[in-house]
Amino acid sequence: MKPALIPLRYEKPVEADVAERARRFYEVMNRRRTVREFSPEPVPAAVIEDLVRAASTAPSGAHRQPWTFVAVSDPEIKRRIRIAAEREEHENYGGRMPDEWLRALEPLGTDEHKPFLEIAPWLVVLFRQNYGVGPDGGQVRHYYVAESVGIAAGLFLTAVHQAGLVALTHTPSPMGFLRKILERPANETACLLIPVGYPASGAQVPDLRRKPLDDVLILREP
Ligand code: IYR
Repeated sequence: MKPALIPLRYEKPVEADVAERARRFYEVMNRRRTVREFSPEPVPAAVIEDLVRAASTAPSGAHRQPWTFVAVSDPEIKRRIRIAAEREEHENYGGRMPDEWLRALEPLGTDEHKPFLEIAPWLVVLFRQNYGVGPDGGQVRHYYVAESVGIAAGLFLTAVHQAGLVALTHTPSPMGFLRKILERPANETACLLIPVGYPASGAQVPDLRRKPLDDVLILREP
């Protein structure tokens, strides 16, 4: 069966503008940093809604959009998440992570304490839907779930940055407790916990450098 097609909504920029736009956007994105020191200043729910609208424009396998974002500002729930996450991280830093892993984290300065889980005004938890549930309760197959959810996460982080807010891509490990605390169904697995808000005044970040282009791009031109 042929799908119903509609015209692409697309405005072609003049060619001279394309390079300029690409450069400008790179410069914007190159100022994005992962932040671990948040201000408690509130962010309206309507802002989070638009950030998730933007994230949910991500392409996905068979357009199944296999993600659920759960956004938490309730201090009671944030507290429960912090307690559960710190319990796991206590094990991680106290012997569960091998030395090689601990050494890899040294430049980030992370430890088992996660105060940002209560300080940031929003905790956005991204769940992957391993399969969907149809209107009749039957299972719906999802495709390329990890890739689709990864792209949606990237768009979410881009939207946060573009809005003038900051985020942390936090991966408490293991994070099974999030499905329980947030009462999500059996087809969903938490994959990222993203505190979102304003940076604390005077917030600092590690002095990390990004790989030079030569290390990440191979051009094969004629
Ligand atoms: N989950 C731990 C450890 C950790 C792991 C990676 I990979 C990081 O990039 C950062 C931290 C924690 O959150 O501290």
